[in-house]
Amino acid sequence: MTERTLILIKPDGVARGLTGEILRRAEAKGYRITRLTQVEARAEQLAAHYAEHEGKPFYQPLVDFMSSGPLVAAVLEGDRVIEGFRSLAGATEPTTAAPGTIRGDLGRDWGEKVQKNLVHGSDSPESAAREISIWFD
Ligand code: RTP
Ligand code: MG
Repeated sequence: MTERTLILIKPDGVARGLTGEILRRAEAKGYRITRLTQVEARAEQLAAHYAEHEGKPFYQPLVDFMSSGPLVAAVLEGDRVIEGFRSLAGATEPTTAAPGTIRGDLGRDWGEKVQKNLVHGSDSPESAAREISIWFD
């Protein structure tokens, strides 16, 4: 079934010049980019985006990291794109994410509190709809 998902290229990905490489992988798998923008996240956007993690020990470092530089937001479309992009992204922890994935091939630990893991992808149709409305009008 055709779906939409919200992806973010986090500030580490943008700062390292990996925007093109990450979008290339999504397009090469066959997904269509239907919205694309670079933004400096506003505090309210991050609070809404990460509401499920509020109160967790990594919440504040995560919000600080996501505010540390520009990020790229995109909407991808395709059959089962929500699962498909999370599969391309790989596991949360970049040091051990499987080779072949964005996080596994391009990410690692940098001795910091937060997992700088390059990308975000929505995890359900409900999250996708909610997150698209946070980052796009
Ligand atoms: P995402 O939401 O960004 O696609 O990543 P995810 O589902 O794989 O990870 P999630 O559990 O939703 O966590 C959101 C983001 O918080 C950071 N994190 N750091 N213990 C830690 O240092 C830790 N745990 C999570 C990561 O940036 C993760 O992507
Ligand atoms: Mg998540």
